[in-house]
Amino acid sequence: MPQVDTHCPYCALQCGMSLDGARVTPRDFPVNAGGLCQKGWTSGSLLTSPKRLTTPMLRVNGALEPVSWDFALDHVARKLRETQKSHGPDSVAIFGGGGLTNEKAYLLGKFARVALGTSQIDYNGRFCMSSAAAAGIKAFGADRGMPFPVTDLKNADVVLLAGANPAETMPPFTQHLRGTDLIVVDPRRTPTAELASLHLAPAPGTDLALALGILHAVVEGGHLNQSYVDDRTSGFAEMWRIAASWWPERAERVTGVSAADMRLAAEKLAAARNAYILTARGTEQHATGTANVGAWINLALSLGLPGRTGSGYGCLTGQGNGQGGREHGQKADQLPGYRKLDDPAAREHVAGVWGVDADSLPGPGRSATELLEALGQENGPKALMVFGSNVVVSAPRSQRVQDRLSELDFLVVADFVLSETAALADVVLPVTQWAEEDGTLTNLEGRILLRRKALTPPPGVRSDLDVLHGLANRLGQPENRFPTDAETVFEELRIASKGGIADYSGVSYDRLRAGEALHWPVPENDHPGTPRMFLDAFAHPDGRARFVPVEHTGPAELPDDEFPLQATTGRVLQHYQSGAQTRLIGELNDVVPEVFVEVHPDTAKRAGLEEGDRAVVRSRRGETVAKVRFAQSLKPDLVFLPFHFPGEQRANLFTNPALDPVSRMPEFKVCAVSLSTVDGAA
Ligand SMILES: Nc1nc2c(c(=O)[nH]1)N[C@H]1C(S)=C(S)[C@@H](COP(=O)(O)OP(=O)(O)OC[C@H]3O[C@@H](n4cnc5c(=O)[nH]c(N)nc54)[C@H](O)[C@@H]3O)O[C@H]1N2
Ligand SMILES: Nc1nc2c(c(=O)[nH]1)N[C@H]1C(S)=C(S)[C@@H](COP(=O)(O)OP(=O)(O)OC[C@H]3O[C@@H](n4cnc5c(=O)[nH]c(N)nc54)[C@H](O)[C@@H]3O)O[C@H]1N2
Ligand code: SF4
Ligand SMILES: [Mo]
Repeated sequence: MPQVDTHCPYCALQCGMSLDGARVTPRDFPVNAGGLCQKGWTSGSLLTSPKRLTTPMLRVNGALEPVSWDFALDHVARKLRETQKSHGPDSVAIFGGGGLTNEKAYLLGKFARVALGTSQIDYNGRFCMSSAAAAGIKAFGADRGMPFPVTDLKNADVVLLAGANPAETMPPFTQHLRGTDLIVVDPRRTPTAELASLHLAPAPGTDLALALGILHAVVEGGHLNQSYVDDRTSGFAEMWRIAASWWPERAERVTGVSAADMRLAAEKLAAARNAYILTARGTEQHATGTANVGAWINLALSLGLPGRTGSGYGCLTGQGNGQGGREHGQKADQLPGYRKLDDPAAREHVAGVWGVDADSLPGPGRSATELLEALGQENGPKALMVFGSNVVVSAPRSQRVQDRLSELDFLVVADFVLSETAALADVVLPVTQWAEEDGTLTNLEGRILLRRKALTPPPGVRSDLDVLHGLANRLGQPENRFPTDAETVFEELRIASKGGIADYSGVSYDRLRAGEALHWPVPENDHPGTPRMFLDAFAHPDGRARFVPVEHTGPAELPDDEFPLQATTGRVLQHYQSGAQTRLIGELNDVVPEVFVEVHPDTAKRAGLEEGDRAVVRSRRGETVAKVRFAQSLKPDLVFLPFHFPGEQRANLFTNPALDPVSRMPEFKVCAVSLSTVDGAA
């Protein structure tokens, strides 16, 4: 095949690259402007890796044995049918992922509701995006991570990043921040914080108080954008009733950030002609994540930033299709086009597109963490199919998740590597990788991108769409209801999304092939797309954005005598997510081959630990063994671990599964721990 222009398989930046066979070269595309990170550069190597899966496997006497595709699909369909016959439609569950293309996410939701008739489907975006999504919907009436193009950031005077470390998580993104005055809010002095003129380091889980303190300083300094508040928002007074008592000195006592720095941040933001406030997982992955994001949005609204060209609020989505993955119906409560499953009009519309009776569509099911918790339990699902997530490593309370998987009657995993979750499956289905199939993704700025097929897959693998088609047919669905061709699926998705919030109906593969920059909504075939949303009105019926009254409550678990430190978790540059892919790539894995715990040298020494020692990081829920890495810049009462590693190196053995009441997002970013040597002395 000739060289093909496509996009990186990993994060939401979706850097442009070209592929010549499996050889990657960077491409000049607006989000990356010719840059790639190490993961992007090395992404071709898994395509030709001997470690990839190329044959379906079935567990026989405890071991996975190769079988034919027909045998595997017949077996899966039979088991699913038997399970549902004995235990009802909801006894089969599906777990999807934000890395799946729009077409896969769409067909997976349709497969669950139509071919299986189960309500039990959700996906890993609950661990990632749901707090920001919930807060965005509350404030603006619609959720598009960044409602403006990434390249707009270049013209900002000031950008405040809360809980984002793009220097490691989206390196080419940082070029858009060059020349802007950067404020970084992160408990750690990250490579991103190094780029900032002002680094605010709150105690983890105290963002809400910090945002209230800065907002208070804005108002106190006379910088409230009163005309914007009057003309474009509602709810200020109710919000201010709480924020009025969060003067910076009070917020300082909770956050550890000085009142002077809060006032400085307020002054910088207020003085800027153009400014942005951006959030990511650091502020979102909390049991108060929705409220935390709400507080940052309140600050943005008080300054009059959202819905104005050159300014705004945005959330940096995470996975390759973090945005599209939450729009097309793989969520427990959702139908395509970002429609609600319990909305009668939405059900009618989508059922019409699917050619089924609206009454036959199940209602909303369990959210991700609750779904995993219910597996194998009374009234819980007895069979599970996983597409695009490695829950044994990445889900909260991961050992319990592993136990739950073993309590299932039947586990199917579709993957191209033997992830830790796939290794536990009864049937493993080897699927094609990104470069071996067509598909669309929606990047962090809501732009729909075409990822093209650049090489022929090895014999023995099939696409996820093929798998769903094969199973649907075996489950008695009409031949054409589950197409295998991505463009055909997209044509159906367009119609299903028509009239919804995320309206893709004017997007076509031809427009994407021609290189058009289409940001949703794109409601007509000749519509130019919507790079900047909310310029005239927000998406609430009255066109106004909402201030949300939010109060600081703090982390779900605080340190005490037994667990005197706080732990936070996140990412390093070389690894992606659960590491299922990047741990197989030598150039990446050799740099960070195992889990480490970043700790202040004084804290380590007090625990009897030296650089390079193995340490036990223990919480009320479990413990992780990690290699000590000294970090002089870290707060003495804070430790940091990446979550990219399996087995006893899993950070999610100790993290706190406390959930946000609105988004059901777990509190990955803060819990109380102790640190000790492996032999227990400390
Ligand atoms: N290299 C790499 N890049 C990735 C990924 C990957 O796995 N590896 N994954 C992709 C995905 S899915 C996602 S979601 C994004 C995530 O991208 P980011 O959100 O940038 O990454 P994280 O490391 O999860 O968290 C960011 C920062 O939050 C800080 N933090 C912890 N607690 C708090 C707090 O209470 N308040 C504040 N303000 N900050 C806090 C941490 O110290 C950390 O530096 O990255 C994407 N890109
Ligand atoms: N402690 C802690 N835990 C966290 C986080 C944290 O910051 N701290 N972050 C959370 C976040 S933001 C996220 S997004 C999750 C991510 O965690 P996971 O959901 O586990 O994500 P991945 O590791 O990317 O797993 C994706 C799996 O699907 C496979 N895969 C990739 N593409 C496809 C495809 O197209 N089809 C199929 N069938 N398979 C595919 C990959 O090979 C891999 O095995 O982790 C969450 N867990
Ligand atoms: S920043 Fe993200 S999209 Fe770009 S090369 Fe790295 S992993 Fe790929
Ligand atoms: Mo994520």
